[in-house]
Amino acid sequence: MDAHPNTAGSQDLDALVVGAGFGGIYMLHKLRNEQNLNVVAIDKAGGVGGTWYWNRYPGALSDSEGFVYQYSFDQELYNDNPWTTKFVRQPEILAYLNGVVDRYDLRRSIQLETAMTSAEFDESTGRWTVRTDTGDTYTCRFLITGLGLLSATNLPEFPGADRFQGQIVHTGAWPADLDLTGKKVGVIGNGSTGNQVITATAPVAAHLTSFQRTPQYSVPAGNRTLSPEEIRAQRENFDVNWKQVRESSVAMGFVESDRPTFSVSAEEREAIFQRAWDEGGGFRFMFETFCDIATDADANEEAAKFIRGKIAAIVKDPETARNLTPTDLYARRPLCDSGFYETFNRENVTLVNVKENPIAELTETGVRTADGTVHELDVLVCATGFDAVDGNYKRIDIRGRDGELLREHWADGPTSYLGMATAGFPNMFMILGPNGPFTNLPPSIETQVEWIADTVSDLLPAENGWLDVDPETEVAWTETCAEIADATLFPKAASWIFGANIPGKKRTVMFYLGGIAAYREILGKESSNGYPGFLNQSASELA
Ligand code: FAD
Ligand code: NA7
Repeated sequence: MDAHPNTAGSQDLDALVVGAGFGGIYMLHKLRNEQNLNVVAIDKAGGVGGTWYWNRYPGALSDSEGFVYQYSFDQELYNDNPWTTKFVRQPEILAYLNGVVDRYDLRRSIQLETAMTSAEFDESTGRWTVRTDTGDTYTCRFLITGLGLLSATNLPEFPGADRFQGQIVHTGAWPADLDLTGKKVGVIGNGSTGNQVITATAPVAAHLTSFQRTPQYSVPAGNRTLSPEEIRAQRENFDVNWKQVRESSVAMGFVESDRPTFSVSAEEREAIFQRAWDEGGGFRFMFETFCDIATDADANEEAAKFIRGKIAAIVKDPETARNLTPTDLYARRPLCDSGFYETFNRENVTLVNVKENPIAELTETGVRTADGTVHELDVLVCATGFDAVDGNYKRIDIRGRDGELLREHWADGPTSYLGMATAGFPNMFMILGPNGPFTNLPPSIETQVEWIADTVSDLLPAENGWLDVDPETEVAWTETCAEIADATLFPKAASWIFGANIPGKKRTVMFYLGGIAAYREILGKESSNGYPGFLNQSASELA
């Protein structure tokens, strides 16, 4: 289904786009179709779609509501979207992104099964040279990376893995033909992904064993079919809805609460949480109920207590309920589910607390835990997450000015200015790079792609001109991100949002938590003021 352009050998381009997910697809469209530039996109995957190409595991579902988990740059595209449910399943998102690629005739400019392995900037020519694992070389003035922030898989090494006779799979590299029906399945991990895969697999597996290290708070997704009236309203309210999204914080399509948790009585608080529980959605529960759940420890505890009460009411076996009940802060990316806690009432589901009883090794037939039990498995699913944000960048030799390696530039943690550019790497623009906005992502992706496209357009008249971040600006942006994050509870939770999920990875700020509205304002000022945060541009030649 995916055509390959002819690219053997080397090509000289205006821009190379790396990655063909939400970000890369729109970037290619902007630069090739709207700005008429000579552009190619490459992706190491066998198809377009990024996240939604790789994550084909059972139960994969967006946790942003569908009406805002799509592009908004073309209202006709929006009106043609066939999604009919509140949250959207992976096959539908993948089909949508393939449809977008065909609609704008992008496929002929996308080279699949092609991984960027190195990139080097030549100061004398102002051009990048990019090499791939297929032996192709691209030279380009603009290198635009949309490598994905949840894309580099984290696969822990377990002793004995090579002995195991069953199949080991990571959810983020799911084999398209894997069917778990009737199998003995083990799942390591119970984050957003583990939660989905456990809930969807238990009803079809012969037996499911959940190897859980840290219990998580989860609320119902409340996924459902939308009525024709609701779908019509989404289309009719296009302008109002997207304006609201861009003027909000987390860009999830609802108005974030400005009501403090303790401004209402205990009864009213319970009723508000209950309404959110009944309506469904993790982000709604955290941000639409009260304004201080993510910032005030006492408020946070009220939300956490409510969810703990639900776990106690749902899970029948007291020991299983104890294991499933979190006691830490409710300050990771908020989860929602389609019956996660209920799944543990099933006869064919076992929970193993691997914090108390760690995985010792894999044997030929399964997983042996420290207590000596061998949990017999046909398939071991690693829902163990991602080396988030900078993971894919560190796997490539990207050299900027003076031959500096990006992974060395980021030795103390990934940094950037505006989440899109980093000092010493001129004309390299990252979509969803480190310290970009923490939101429902398509609106932030659109914001960044449009800013990058405008910046490219501003730079074009200055022959071989380039923009490079002022190192001081980068330090200041990092400090801004850290200050905003420190005013929240998120850094106190051990999650991928701060790089705390990978052994040995430095815990550091990786997102701008100031919200999409403030972010868009900053971007607007940066370009309209002639890029004051950057060096090396010829200001008079920029628009
Ligand atoms: P990706 O879709 O990750 O695409 C990056 C692409 O770059 C990949 O195809 C990869 O193959 C390619 N690539 C990487 N390195 C190289 C290389 N060296 N050479 C060539 N190609 C390379 N976000 C939300 O806002 N809401 C949600 O509900 C939501 N649900 C999610 C559920 C799951 C299971 C996961 C994993 C993520 C979810 N996300 C969600 C985040 C999601 O990643 C983004 O919403 C969005 O899809 C990111 O698009 P992207 O184009 O930036 O990156
Ligand atoms: P997460 O949220 O990082 O979750 C990974 C899970 O895997 C989590 O439960 C981890 O436990 C567990 N894990 C990781 N390594 C191990 C080892 N070695 N042993 C046992 N358990 C382990 O990744 P997801 O894919 O679920 O979600 C990432 C984002 O993608 C999500 O926020 C959505 O935006 C989509 P831990 O909690 O670290 O104890």
